[in-house]
Amino acid sequence: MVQKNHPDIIWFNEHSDDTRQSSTNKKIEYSYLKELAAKAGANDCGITDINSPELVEEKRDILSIYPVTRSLLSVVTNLNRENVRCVSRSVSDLEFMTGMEKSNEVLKKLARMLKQKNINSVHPSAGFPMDLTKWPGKMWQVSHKIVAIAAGLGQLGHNRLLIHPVFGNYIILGTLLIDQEVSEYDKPLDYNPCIKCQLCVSACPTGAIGSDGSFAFVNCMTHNYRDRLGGFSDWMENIIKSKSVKQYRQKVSDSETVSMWQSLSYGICNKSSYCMAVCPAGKDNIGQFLTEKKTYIKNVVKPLQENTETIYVIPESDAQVYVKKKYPHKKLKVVGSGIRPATVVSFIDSLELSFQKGRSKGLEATYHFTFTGDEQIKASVDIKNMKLSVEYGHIGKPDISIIADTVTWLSFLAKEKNLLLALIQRKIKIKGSPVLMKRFAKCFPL
Ligand code: B12
Repeated sequence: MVQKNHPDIIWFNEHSDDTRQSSTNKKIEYSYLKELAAKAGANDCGITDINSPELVEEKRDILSIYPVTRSLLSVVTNLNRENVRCVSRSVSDLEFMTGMEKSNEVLKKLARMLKQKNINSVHPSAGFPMDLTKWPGKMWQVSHKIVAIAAGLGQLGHNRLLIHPVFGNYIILGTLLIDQEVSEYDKPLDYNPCIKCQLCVSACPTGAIGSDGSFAFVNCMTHNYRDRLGGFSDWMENIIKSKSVKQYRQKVSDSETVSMWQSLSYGICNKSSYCMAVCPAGKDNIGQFLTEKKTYIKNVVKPLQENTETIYVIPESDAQVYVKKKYPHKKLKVVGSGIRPATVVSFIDSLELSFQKGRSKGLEATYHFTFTGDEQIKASVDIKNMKLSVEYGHIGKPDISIIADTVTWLSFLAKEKNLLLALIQRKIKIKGSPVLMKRFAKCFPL
């Protein structure tokens, strides 16, 4: 029972038209918000509306963490391009760590400044922490790149990074979700600063960025994130699987052990970022590339390509084939991705992320899945011309049908259950050629 004579309730009733109360019906002045962002330390910013057409697919997730969001402020924090380009990972990592910290600080400061004007806001992280209960699904609350596009700050380049018209891709993005409307909104940039030079394709050590615009997510993540998320899970399992110190050392080198320590104690350590490092787009950067291409390749691209680092790949992946062929001087290490779908939905959603198009060469088949038990879901997977299409429901005529009990299927994916035993126990049933099943497994190694 609320106490009517509580001192704060008495105070509220006496000051109910006071400025402290919510003023959600007022609009924030556009130029005021932009000036405030600059004062807080933003290098650039853009403003968009929760109902912007570019945010249609993001809106639900945004409102799930802040239901009163009406407008979004997208904030750019510059990175020192030369640090990002440095062949030393520690120099490049320092730039990302401090850039992320600065982005979070700017947004925190802005939220505090707005609060003084009775405007409420939420600032999700630039990167980490993420909502790891959703692992290995979508763990981030707001896609900063999508918001930045809507707010007119740039467009996605071939390397999948947001390219700002002036700073290029050397930026960290942050978003402030605001509970009030703004008097005016920015519009998406009417051209793409990406010049399609494809240097990102040739510098990516795992071949994750395809010249056709494809992106092999799991190949990028397995290498780049070796010291976090799935890479950490794989490291833990290596410890558990080792029967002696000698066996552990055979799986994990001393340098890898201390690298994990560094990542855990000091923050994010990336193994690559080369797709960002070589990008010449944006008015601040383009001159260097256009005036002296040869020098640019020699000073910016070659040192990264020639670096004799270790590249982490999952077994039998396109990345394994790519590194052997394109970078024979780099050390190749076959590891686990640490990604294990926890639900059938995350298994289906993960297919596009783990697809190895090179491994699918020559395969033309439609797979129908029927999951029974805990999750009753139907899905169709079509592989043709090295392209994948995944849809819920049964679509088209299947070349093979797989009917599987949910728990058994997930245990099979986690390599805890043997497929043959599951077939004998009829927990998994296959109608069609087992060869197609084998080919399927090859296209999605984890
Ligand atoms: C997930 C993520 C990743 C993933 C996936 C990358 C990706 N292309 O989406 C991985 C681990 C591979 C990654 C790597 C890197 N990232 Co990152 N990442 C994010 C994150 C959290 C969300 C990205 C996003 O919105 N994707 C959705 C759409 C826009 O991306 P997309 O490319 O069109 O499509 C892919 C995704 O949809 C993805 N996807 C779809 N469903 C799911 C489900 C899961 C579980 C996952 C993980 C991915 C995923 O697969 C698609 C195809 O690959 C953001 C931070 C944030 N909260 O926004 C930072 C962010 C995009 N990353 C950033 C950076 C800097 C990097 C790296 C350079 C890291 C580094 N320092 O080495 C590399 C670059 C790799 C690349 N070329 O994309 C910056 C980009 C800045 C900019 N200029 O654009 C961001 C915005 C962080 C920030 N605050 O600034 N990243």
